[in-house]
Amino acid sequence: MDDLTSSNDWPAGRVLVVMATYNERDNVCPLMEAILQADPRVQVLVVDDDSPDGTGQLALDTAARLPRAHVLVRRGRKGLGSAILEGFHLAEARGFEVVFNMDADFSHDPLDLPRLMAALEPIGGKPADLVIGSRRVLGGSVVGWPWSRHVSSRLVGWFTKFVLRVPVRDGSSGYRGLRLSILPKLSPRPMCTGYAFHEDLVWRVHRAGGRIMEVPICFTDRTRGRSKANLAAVLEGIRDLFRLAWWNLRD
Ligand SMILES: Nc1nc2c(ncn2[C@@H]2O[C@H](COP(=O)(O)OP(=O)(O)O)[C@@H](O)[C@H]2O)c(=O)[nH]1
Ligand SMILES: [Mg+2]
Repeated sequence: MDDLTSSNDWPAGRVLVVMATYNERDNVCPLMEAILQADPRVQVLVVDDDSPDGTGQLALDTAARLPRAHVLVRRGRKGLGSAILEGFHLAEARGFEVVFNMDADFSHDPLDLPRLMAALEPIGGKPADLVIGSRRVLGGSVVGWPWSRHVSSRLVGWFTKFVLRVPVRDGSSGYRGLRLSILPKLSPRPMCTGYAFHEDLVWRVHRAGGRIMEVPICFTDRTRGRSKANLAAVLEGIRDLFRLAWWNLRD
């Protein structure tokens, strides 16, 4: 079966928010609306991996009544990173200049979008290529995580900083904005298709000489639906991080 898409008729735009979804039935529609309300400049693209709970169809129904909302339902679960990257490439093909990425579970507040966007386009200053909504800079925070998530997130943060040698404090945050002009400059090695996509992207942007900025955000753990970061996803992420470390030594 082919992928399913919403109407091919997109308004012209500069900024696209890409959201990967897998079983986000209770979050996806209110979040699409909240994003469009948060900033009149943005459009939103949901990339769903044929969620068994019907998220894709709900998103398609919402997109049918909101001209700035778009949906791609892919066949089969191809992974978080793969969904985000496909969204970035679609944005490129449609002439967008900037993409944002956020989780589809309200842990990233759509109201932070204008502040993150300002960092990508500072008036009078140098624009960033990548802006990270950061939980680990002054003013950033995490609400609602069990201690185990704090520990694993810190470990990945240290790995990114000291092993991958990317000078950022929150390389695994999934809330970020990217200037698309940097994409062709990134390493051509295949990107991580799962959760390590986030560390992979900051590593590549840094290696390509891109400018990275961190802007504080408050991350609030989801209240609806369950985390998809199960043991298999975590193990895949660890394997991918070590592969990045190997490339980091060799490239
Ligand atoms: N398209 C797609 N989205 C995914 C996949 N796995 C997770 N997601 C989405 O990725 C985002 C982050 O996942 P989440 O479960 O919130 O992970 P956590 O925040 O680390 O607990 C959410 O919007 C998920 O719906 C996948 O295989 N494909
Ligand atoms: Mg989440």
